[in-house]
Amino acid sequence: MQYQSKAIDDQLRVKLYERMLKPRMIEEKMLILLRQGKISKWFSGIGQEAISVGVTSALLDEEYILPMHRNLGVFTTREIPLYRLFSQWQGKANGFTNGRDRSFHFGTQEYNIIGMISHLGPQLGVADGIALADVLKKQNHVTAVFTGEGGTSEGDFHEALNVAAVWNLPVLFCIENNGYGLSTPTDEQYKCNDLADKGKGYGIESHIIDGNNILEVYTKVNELCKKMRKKPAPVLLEFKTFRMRGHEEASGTKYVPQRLMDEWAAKDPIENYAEFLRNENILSEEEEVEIKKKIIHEINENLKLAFDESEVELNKTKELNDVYAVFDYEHVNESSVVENIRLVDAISNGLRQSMEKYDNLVIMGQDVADYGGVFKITDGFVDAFGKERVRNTPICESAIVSAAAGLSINGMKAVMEMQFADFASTGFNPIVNYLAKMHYRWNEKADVVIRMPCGGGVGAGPFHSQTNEAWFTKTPGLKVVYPAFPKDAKGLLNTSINDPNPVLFFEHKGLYRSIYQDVPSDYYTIPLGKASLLKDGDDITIVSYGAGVHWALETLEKHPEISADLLDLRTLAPLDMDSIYTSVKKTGKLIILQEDSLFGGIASDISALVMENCFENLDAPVKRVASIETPIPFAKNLENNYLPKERFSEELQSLLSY
Ligand SMILES: Cc1ncc(C[n+]2csc(CCOP(=O)(O)OP(=O)(O)O)c2C)c(N)n1
Repeated sequence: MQYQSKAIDDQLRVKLYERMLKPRMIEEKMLILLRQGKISKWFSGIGQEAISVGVTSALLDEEYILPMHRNLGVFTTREIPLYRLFSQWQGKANGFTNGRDRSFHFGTQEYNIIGMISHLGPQLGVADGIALADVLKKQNHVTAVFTGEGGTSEGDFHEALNVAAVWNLPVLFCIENNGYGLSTPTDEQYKCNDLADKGKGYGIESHIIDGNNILEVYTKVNELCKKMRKKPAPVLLEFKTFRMRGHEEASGTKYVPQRLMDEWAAKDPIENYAEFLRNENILSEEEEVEIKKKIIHEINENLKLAFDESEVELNKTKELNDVYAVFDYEHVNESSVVENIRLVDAISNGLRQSMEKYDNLVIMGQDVADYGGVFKITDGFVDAFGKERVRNTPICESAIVSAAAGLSINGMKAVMEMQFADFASTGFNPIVNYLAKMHYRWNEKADVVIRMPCGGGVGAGPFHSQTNEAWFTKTPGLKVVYPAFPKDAKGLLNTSINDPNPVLFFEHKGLYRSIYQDVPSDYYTIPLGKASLLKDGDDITIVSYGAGVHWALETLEKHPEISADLLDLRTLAPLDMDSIYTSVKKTGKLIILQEDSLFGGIASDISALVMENCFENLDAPVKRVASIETPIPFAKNLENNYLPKERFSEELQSLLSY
């Protein structure tokens, strides 16, 4: 192995050695503990230390790094006290997740490290968001993000590189090509010669680096970072290295030819480097012994602390409370000056006023800039707020949801317009796994609103008409808002943007231009989780939301003889069950009208909760009315048959006469 670079002074050369040695020695200790059954899973980075250490050493402490499961060297180079890492791996409170997540699945703002989620790819887009925040704040920082070569096959890799290229984001994409993704060799993972070649396709500068040569890693990354800080642009690095142990310790390496093992064992990044330092008289044997002694002492002392720490305490209330970041709702009263406007205008109005209120709020979405979005909600926003804050995105929902998470991590607020709620499916993973779980896992807010134009009755067929709120109401950690009226929409959107938690904000396309209301012109807020009682009656409770509310209103208009409470839920998570219980206790009958197909929708849970909590108050079984169990069809008569609007009146009459 060739070690050059006279540019690095001896002190740093020794430091780099120490920095590689520490994760190696920790790992060796962990392997012993694993055999003794004292720790659970272990993903070894033995043989790959030069990459974590070299990259981290080239970055400034205030720059974010997003490591993977084999990057222990990132954590140790940032000098996280070892007992905290050991506690983390043992699921104890001195770790970073209060026992809620394992291994390296955590972030820490204190050390500017944002750990992975198991799905590997999403953090590449998160790095984009972090870097975007730096650019917008005019901070000349680099963000480094890691992936294995296996992870490059995920769509997230493509999306994140493309976004970083189009937006000139200073992200250092680090691929650790270690030969195998679990048991899959590189020739079954990708077809190009080198993964660095992919950079060209995205218009990104890329390089191949010997990942086992610490001086090459450090020097090259250091040089690139200096350049990226001056002139923001992404860089793709492919570090050639090898995974010397199994994917995780239990899975072994039987499928790896011995020849490869031997070849790479000879390239060990630490042994070779130590030999070089000795030959150059930079490191004496005594110094080496001293360094090792010091590390052993540090490991043992910290291990004792972690082993002595008691098991994480279960506090049932805290478990539930920590799913969401604390939000101190601030009520802003409605002014008396009103305008009679449509739902679409009210949303646009609220969004505009929130953009004025928060200069760190960024809107992202397809065609939202000069075009104003396909529904024209952001029409004129570029003129008012500039293209930096009103950003057209490539067609890549997953990367943009992830980037929104990154913006939030780095101190910004994000509103993403999903062009149609249907397309949330291609951004589903980061919504339900990244945004939703972040606060519970490591106490970090996800200050993101995703606007979801949704709903049927518009003859748009199976991919432009769904109302897919049930995909999200099922997921703890998300808030789901679904207004039916312009005034609610504006106030609830403002609150959603104030709320530091991830909110899916459903906007019914069929209501956008058909529903008018007097809407206060000034900024105001409406609390989440409070249903609105639209009609007050005695014989039955009708619960609905979105377009269903208007169908119920029409039905009641046609039947003035029906005395019903009509509750518009407005928010589905949190759900205002108290208002439902109060009403059901008064009327004794409940019908729930939902636009989505029946099975697994929010109506089912409301029904179950009412049965469980108000059984004795009920004079009839709870009735759910919803769309039929098919995808939503295109032709008008088929769509009418699908939607529950016409069936609702019959079901209502039938329940009344029960
Ligand atoms: C989306 C997803 N699919 C599959 C897996 C299971 N899995 C975990 S790690 C891994 C291999 C990853 O290979 P690579 O990215 O090369 O990283 P390495 O483990 O080699 O460092 C697989 C298949 C996963 N975690 N996430």
